[in-house]
Amino acid sequence: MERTFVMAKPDAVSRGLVGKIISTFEARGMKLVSLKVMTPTEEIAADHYAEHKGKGFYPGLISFLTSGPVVPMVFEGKSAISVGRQIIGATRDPAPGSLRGTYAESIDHNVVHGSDAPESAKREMGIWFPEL
Ligand code: IDP
Repeated sequence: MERTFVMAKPDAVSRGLVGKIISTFEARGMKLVSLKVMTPTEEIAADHYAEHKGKGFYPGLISFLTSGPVVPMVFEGKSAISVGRQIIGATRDPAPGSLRGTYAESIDHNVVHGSDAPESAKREMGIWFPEL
């Protein structure tokens, strides 16, 4: 069993897509381990997206993530990280039927985040769920 970090971004919360995200993961055999609702601080957003600091889209990325409530989650399952990325869809040209392929309005308003590797899953769970 593996754990992955998943987050419904502010557009998912405002558009009422949180339930759809959770039920899609559950339908693929993923078990919800942790969940909360919070509006990210600049600090937590900067920590989460540290690898993108300095890029042209970074200021917009941080202001988007801090614009309203998000729902950070941890899911557990077999190959949870790669299955999660498949469920969510790629950053660019997400597959039809994936969450981003179905719901993303653009590359920067793309509804959901999911860890892309074991190290990032561990790092992101530490940022959003320091109490775990
Ligand atoms: P990921 O969310 O699919 O893991 P990352 O490369 O980690 O993709 O980028 C983080 C987020 O930054 C993406 O989900 C997307 O919203 C945004 N992003 C990435 N590249 C661009 C870009 O070239 N223009 C605008 N936004 C971008």
